[in-house]
Amino acid sequence: MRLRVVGSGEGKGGSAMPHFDAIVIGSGFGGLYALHHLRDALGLSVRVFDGAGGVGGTWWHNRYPGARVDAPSTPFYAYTFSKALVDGWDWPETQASQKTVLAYLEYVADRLDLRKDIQFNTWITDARYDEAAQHWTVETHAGETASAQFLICATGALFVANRPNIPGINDFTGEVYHTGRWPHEPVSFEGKNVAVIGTGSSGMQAIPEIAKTAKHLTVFQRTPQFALPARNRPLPKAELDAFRANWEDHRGSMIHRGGSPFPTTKLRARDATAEERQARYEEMWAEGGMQLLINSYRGVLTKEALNEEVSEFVRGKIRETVKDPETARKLLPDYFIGTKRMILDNGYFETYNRPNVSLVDLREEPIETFTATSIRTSAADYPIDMLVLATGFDAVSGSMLALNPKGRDGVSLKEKWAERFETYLGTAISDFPNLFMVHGPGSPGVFFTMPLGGECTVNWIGRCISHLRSARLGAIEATPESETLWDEEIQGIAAGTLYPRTNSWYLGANIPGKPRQFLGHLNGSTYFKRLTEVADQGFEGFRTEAASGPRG
Ligand code: NA7
Repeated sequence: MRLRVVGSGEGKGGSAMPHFDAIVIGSGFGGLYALHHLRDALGLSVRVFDGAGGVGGTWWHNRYPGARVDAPSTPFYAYTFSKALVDGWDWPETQASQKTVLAYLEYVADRLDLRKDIQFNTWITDARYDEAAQHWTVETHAGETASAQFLICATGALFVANRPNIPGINDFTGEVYHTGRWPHEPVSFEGKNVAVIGTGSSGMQAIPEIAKTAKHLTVFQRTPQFALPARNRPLPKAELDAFRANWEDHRGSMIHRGGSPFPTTKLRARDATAEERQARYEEMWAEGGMQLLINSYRGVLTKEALNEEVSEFVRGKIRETVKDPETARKLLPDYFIGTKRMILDNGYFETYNRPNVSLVDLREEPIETFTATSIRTSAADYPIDMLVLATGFDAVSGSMLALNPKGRDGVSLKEKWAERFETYLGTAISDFPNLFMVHGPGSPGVFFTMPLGGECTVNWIGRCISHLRSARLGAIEATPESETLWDEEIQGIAAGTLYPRTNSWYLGANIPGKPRQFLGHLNGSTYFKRLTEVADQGFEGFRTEAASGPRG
């Protein structure tokens, strides 16, 4: 590590830090692995910045009651690169809770001695590329500056909370919480009239927990959502040990299956009778998790008639579960199952059978305004003591836009992405040399098992950095042409599915004014093969520059 004093902080009364090879922003799954890989495998000097007070990223902030992994979970939702890490951690349940995932990441940080290179409680307020020096300079909220040749943005796909701009919301004088920014202090619902707005994963997880102690819980629902039973259960040691014994095979299989730990079925719906299909759906329903979606028959996410049959099967389960027919009617989803994030249910629908829970359908009675003490819809006034916003995130692109790095000629990412989220491979952006994203727009990101996807992406970034170093190059950057082709590829894959036919955050539809574009690569196994090919072909689609000075 060379000690180079960075200028811009000095004039503002801030202090300058040493120059690093790489700065990583974020210490969630992606950022922690980036630190480990770049520091311990490649020998680079690395500094991580995180605005939170500890490691965990999304798992640090999303600590609302009931928060759990909403994908096929343990032991798969974890790092897989180190047998020692796999062996050293016992997952207690099949669907890990937020507390467990956070404790796991703390365990990883300790085992790999990561904390010494992470600066917590530090928000990055500016990041600028210096074309002459071929490096990035970042500024913290405290006015410190630091520079590095490479900027790794592990800023999180679900980080910027979506706070809806509902008339009068700031006039409400009761307690207000957002699931994505839950306080560290305990929150009591005891004896309170609570309103929850939002019924995505966070709302569906929080609602059964809040209902246990609230005096009354009113759920304000805009779009009824599908959910499959999580069937969470204690994870027997023998099962965990079986995974450990074959962990390399599991890792390889997950990469080949697009991130899924489970094989997908080869069965075709047209080969079965209607009765056989219903029996198969029942079987998959009983297994729980994502099985109904991925394992009943091939093509649930691409074939409209099959999807409609599976959707209707799940609607039937909602009707069976919810006793009041009027409430059940309001809860019936009317989109293609799986095309909004598939939710795993731990008692959400049963919660509506409690006497202290009621549902307001915002399509039938939209919110007109908040008052100091209530939510007023077109039909009624609902007095509340507490508001819980489970309204999601400006997903995938939001955290990068919040960082808003400035690339060549000082052009900001907000300008560059004003109309379209242009990236190459979901990790690089033209005019932003030496900047890499983990889980950026155009990557498999949220469609892949994220810890593993992050590992594979960071390994590739490491390979790219090693290539630059060995070839004595100073900068690498995606070309605009490769971004255009990449966008066409991403949109082409999505167009072959039912996803684009549903308004979802996958398309940016949840944020008013956000460009509409499918935000993820739907075929993770092809994607990671492609990354390897790009590297094998000398980083095809990128352009490079010779180093402007000696590199340490
Ligand atoms: P989601 O899945 O984006 O869900 C947000 C919910 O909030 C959803 O039901 C939205 O309805 C609702 N919403 C958003 N804005 C409003 C307004 N203005 N009025 C009423 N309702 C609104 O976020 P989550 O936090 O639940 O989950 C995000 C991911 O985190 C999840 O997929 C997991 O991967 C973990 P909509 O459906 O948009 O009509």
